[in-house]
Parts: sequence; C-alpha cells; structure tokens
Amino acid sequence: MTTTAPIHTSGSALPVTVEAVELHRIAMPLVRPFETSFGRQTDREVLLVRVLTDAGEGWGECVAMSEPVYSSEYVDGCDDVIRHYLAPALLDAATVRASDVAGVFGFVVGHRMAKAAVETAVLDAQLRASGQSFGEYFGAVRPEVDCGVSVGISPDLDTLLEEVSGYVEAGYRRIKLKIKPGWDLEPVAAVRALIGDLPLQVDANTAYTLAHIDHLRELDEFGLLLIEQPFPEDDIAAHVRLARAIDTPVCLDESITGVGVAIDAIERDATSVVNIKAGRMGGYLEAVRVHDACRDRDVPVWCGGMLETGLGRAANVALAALPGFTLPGDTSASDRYFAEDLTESFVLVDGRLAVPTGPGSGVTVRTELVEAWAVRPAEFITRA
Ligand code: NPG
Repeated sequence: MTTTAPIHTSGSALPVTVEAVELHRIAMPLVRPFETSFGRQTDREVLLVRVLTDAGEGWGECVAMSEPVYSSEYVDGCDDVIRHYLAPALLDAATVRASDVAGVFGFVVGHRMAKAAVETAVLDAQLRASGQSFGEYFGAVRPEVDCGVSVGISPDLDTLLEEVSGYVEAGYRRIKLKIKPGWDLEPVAAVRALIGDLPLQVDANTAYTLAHIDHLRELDEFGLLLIEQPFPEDDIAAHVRLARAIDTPVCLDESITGVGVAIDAIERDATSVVNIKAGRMGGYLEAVRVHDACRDRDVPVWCGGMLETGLGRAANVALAALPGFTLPGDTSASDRYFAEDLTESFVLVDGRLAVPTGPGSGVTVRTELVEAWAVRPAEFITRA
C-alpha cells in the first residue's frame, strides 16, 4: 500500500454562502467532426454553471452531451435537475465548503454530471477566495501533464492516417482510437504501422458483446496500452471474462461511477487500469478518492475527456497532475477541439500541458463569448 496525498477538504478554506446560481447554455463548433460508436458530433453544446457567493464567483462546466447516448445524462436533463433540485438545495444550505456539496445533494439519486458541475463551481469560488489552485487542493505533484489525443472513427483509413499524422507531428504522447465492430483491427494495424512504438490504445464505448471475445483477442498483437470499455457499463462480469481471455489490459470508463464501483471492479479483476472522469463520478472530490483507491492498489489511472472547453480542461489538467496518473490523458490542447476556446488557450509544449497555478481553476471564462455563443438566455436561480 502506498500513502496518498490527502485531499485538502478543510483547513484554511473558508465556507461560502451561495447567493445565486446562473445557468448558461452555449454551443461551440468542433474543428472536425468527432464520431464514436454512439454517434457523430459536429459541435459541442455546453452547460455552464456560475455561482455567485458572498466571497466571489465560481464557474463549473457540465460534461453532459446534448443527447443521452454516452450515459443517461444529457444537457436538458442536467439543466432541469440543477434548476429544480440542486440549486435550490444549495441556496437553502447556510454556508458550504465544496466538501459539503455532495452531502447537500445526497437526496438526489444519480445525476452525477449535474452535481459535478455545481460542486466544481462552488470549489472554484471557495479556492479563489482563499487563493489556492485546484492543483494544490487536489494534491498535484507535477507542473505539467503528459497528453494523449482521442481520434474518432473516420470515413476511411486515409482520412484516419492523415489525422493521426497531424497529432503525432503536434507532439501528442499517446494516440487513442475509437473502435466499433467493423472498425477495429484494420485501423489499429494501419495506425500501429504509421506510429511505430508510440503508445496506442483503443476505446469501444460499450460497442461489443461477449460474442466478440475471440475477435478482440486479435488486438493483442498490436501491443496496445489498453482496451477501454468494450461492454455495457453495468456488465462488470463480462469485462472479467475478457480480461481473463486477452493480454491487452482492460480499462473501464463508463462503468466507474465512484470509488465503491472502482474498488469492486479492481477486486474482481474486471479492470487493471482506470479512466477517471470527474463528471461521470459526481465531481473532482470523488475523482480524487477514486485516484487514491487505485493508487493504494497499484492500479494506474489516466484522465479522460469529454470535449471540455478550457474551463473543464483546467480542472482536468490539475487532476491529471496527481501522482497516480501515470498514463497520458485525453487532455488535449484547445486547438484539437475548437478554433477559439472559452478561456485562455491550452497549448501543447513537448506533448504536455501546464497545470494552471492561479486561484481556483486558474483560468478566466471569457464572458463576452458566453454571451456571443449562447443558444438560449441565461437562467438565474435565487433563494425562494
Ligand atoms: O479529448 O475530450 C476529449 C475526448 C476524449 O474520446 C474522448 N471522450 O468516451 O471517452 C470518451 C469520449 C467521449 C467524448 C465521451 C464525448 C462522451 C462524449
């Protein structure tokens, strides 16, 4: 067992009183379409949460997609649950630290992405007021993080190889390919031939069934870092069977909704690597707990991505600087996603992004862009 850095959930950070919650809905075009086994996206609709507190403001980004195709959550649903349940509960609570927020929201079942967005906004306000960065609060141990890039399903192999070549040239330290039945061995073989021994992994987003085990075993010859979430999220047992059958490490994403599931999946040998996404787990505090549990069990973790703007990316990069994040994350530079980012841009230097050091998220939301990119008027929720 290793000793992990404790999360600084109390100490000098003073609680804040939330006076209002604002919900902003924006849409940003992606620089190129992103196709997965669950659909194709050409732009990113984003729900942003801003909390106004007695100690200043804080921002959080909700990672839910427009439609419930990655998980059951989606933007309209998150908007609704925040407006009707989470924001009123937060406004009713006298004063809160970020570490209290999960308890305040405990009466709402699920809706982790919505909860994460609000908790992050409170954490941002709290840390801005106390002058501490997300990285310091989470227990970051490095000033910059190794970055990978996630490559969508392409219309053909030539297009795929051209896209991958660009990312290799840009300096990414790992390539991840989206796969599905009918788009797996061939693209993986072609990319492996192109990139030599640069780290390569694949992500199936639940597109396979147990009937594909023999087929998936053929991936073993490509020396992949891991295969991510081949089977449905609630089927841990299927992943145990695959892990026994193949040499490629199995990594869970969608299945890991918190520390309890993470420990269970590890103890059952369903996963030997874990993808950590704070939104999927209800917030960065739970994400740190999952990191700690994995580290205690010598299970490497890496930071997933959900096509975040610079706001969400700032928090992800801070998280990815924790000691157990030993594999490059889906924490790519701003220009991999957007022509213009919502905050200052994240720029890849030698395959790495710098961890923001300013208070809170360390980045500034460009409110003129929030206004310019709005797809509906902002909603203001105040105490009843
Ligand atoms: O770089 O942010 C990124 C995208 C990384 O592939 C990525 N995310 O399944 O992990 C995933 C996938 C995803 C994207 C999931 C969008 C849901 C929505």
